[in-house]
Amino acid sequence: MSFYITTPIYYVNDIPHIGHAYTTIVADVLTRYHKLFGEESFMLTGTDEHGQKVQAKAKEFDKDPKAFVDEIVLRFIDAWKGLDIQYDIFMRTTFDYHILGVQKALQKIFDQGDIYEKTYDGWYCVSDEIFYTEKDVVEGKCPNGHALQKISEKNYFFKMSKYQQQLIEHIEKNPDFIRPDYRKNEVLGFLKKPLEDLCISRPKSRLSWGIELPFDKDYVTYVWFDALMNYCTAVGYGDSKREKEFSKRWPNVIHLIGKDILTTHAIYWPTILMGLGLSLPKMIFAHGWWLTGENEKMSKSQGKVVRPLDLKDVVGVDGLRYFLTRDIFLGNDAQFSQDLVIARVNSELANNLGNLQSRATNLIDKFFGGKIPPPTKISTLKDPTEAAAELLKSSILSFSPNVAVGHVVDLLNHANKYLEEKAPWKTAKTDLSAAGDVLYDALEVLRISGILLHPVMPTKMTELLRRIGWSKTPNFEDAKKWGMLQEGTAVTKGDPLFPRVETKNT
Ligand code: ME8
Ligand code: MG
Repeated sequence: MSFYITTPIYYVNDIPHIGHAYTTIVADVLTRYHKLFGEESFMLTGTDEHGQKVQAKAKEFDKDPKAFVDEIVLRFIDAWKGLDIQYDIFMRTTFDYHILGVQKALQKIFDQGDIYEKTYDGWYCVSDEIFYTEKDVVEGKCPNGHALQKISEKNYFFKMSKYQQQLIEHIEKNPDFIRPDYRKNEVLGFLKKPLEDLCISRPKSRLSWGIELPFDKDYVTYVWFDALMNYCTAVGYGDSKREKEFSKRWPNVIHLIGKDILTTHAIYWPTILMGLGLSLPKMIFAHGWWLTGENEKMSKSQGKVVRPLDLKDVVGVDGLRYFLTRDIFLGNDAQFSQDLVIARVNSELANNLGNLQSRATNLIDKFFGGKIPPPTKISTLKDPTEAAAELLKSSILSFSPNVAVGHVVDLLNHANKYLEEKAPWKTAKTDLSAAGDVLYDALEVLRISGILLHPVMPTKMTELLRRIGWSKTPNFEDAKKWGMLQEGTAVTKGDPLFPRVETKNT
């Protein structure tokens, strides 16, 4: 099996914010987990660079669109580097090979008679880059509360309606196609009404920043047709030299998106793929939103962005990655605030995990000269620790990273209590070998936890494992097996792995 996950490609009308960081971190964490389990894994992210929104922003800065996007893209690349994201491809819709692939797709659909011309009379929301009809308009705004532009122009339409029944059947037959379940029901509900055909062009006289239609030089492609195609062109669609790569990757694709772009992914995209004669994605997983204090979605257009790189300075890259993985159930909305981030990092990383490491390594330093003591009997922690590894794996496979991490947190809590009860700092004075057993157990829990949390906190867990004398590349097989640390191996105390973050509220 191979694992191929995508994030949305983000608009480059502004710099990356915590919402973008969230999807990208979750995709990275899932990819790293699948690698840990020994699967061949592949992650795609990138930027959506054409369209009216980006063109308008470039104009605001008095820049040529290409020069403008070239600058903003660097901000995304830098942000992902700073957050330890290991993507395989960073896709840009201005890449030549993407443009060729999109044109090839358009020509194919055109040639088979699925594209026709008519006058479009309706509304356009630049913020969503979506066409809306009269019935969608709420008090002069789009359903998401953005300003609308009235449009009356000749355009090209894709016969989306033709594929409606086929899409309904696919969704019903494949319960994992749209997840979570309630999103699937939302889409099926939407599909109860007849689908309208999809406008897939804009006249160049209105919008020039886009991919030219291969069959009419006076038009560019609608930005969503362009953007969605990136998932295919990135892995070789349209390039005869990359056919093998495409047929290997494409059937496994999983789209991780925010719930804001469910319609484009669960309706527009599958019908386009049907038109192209390509298989549908294995899964579309729509996650929820991080909300600010007033229960509002954080977004660039509202100007309320919390920059991921700012919080990174407070809790560290891995602290932020941990919070975003742990504090939200994938699919639901959750509150985001600096205080919540700090509270989570303090309670589970500084106190729980960090505390176990510093106690264990300090005591080994003090009573065993910094060398791992020999275990003399099978620990009662063996079974719950090995079980945690399996529980974590099944939670990851069911797209519940917060639950997965929770299993490790439970294990660490248990181990801290065990240490408290056994009090090796006392027993060491009367029964050194019993104290050694307890400390060996603590290190084993740390070794397995360090491997299991490595995909979430790669830098910190590498350091944790190093300190307890485990230098092997993290691998799931080693996390399933208790007792692999060798007696006599040196351990390092080090500074606190996760220093407690002090705030005015703590
Ligand atoms: O929609 N909470 O790009 P975009 C969680 N270019 N996730 C959030 C979020 C929040 N508050 N805000 C944004 C586009 N996101 C198109 C996509 S794909 C072919 C084209 C994340 O820059 C979430 O993943 O508006 C959401 O779907 C995405 O950013 C939207 O990014
Ligand atoms: Mg958006």
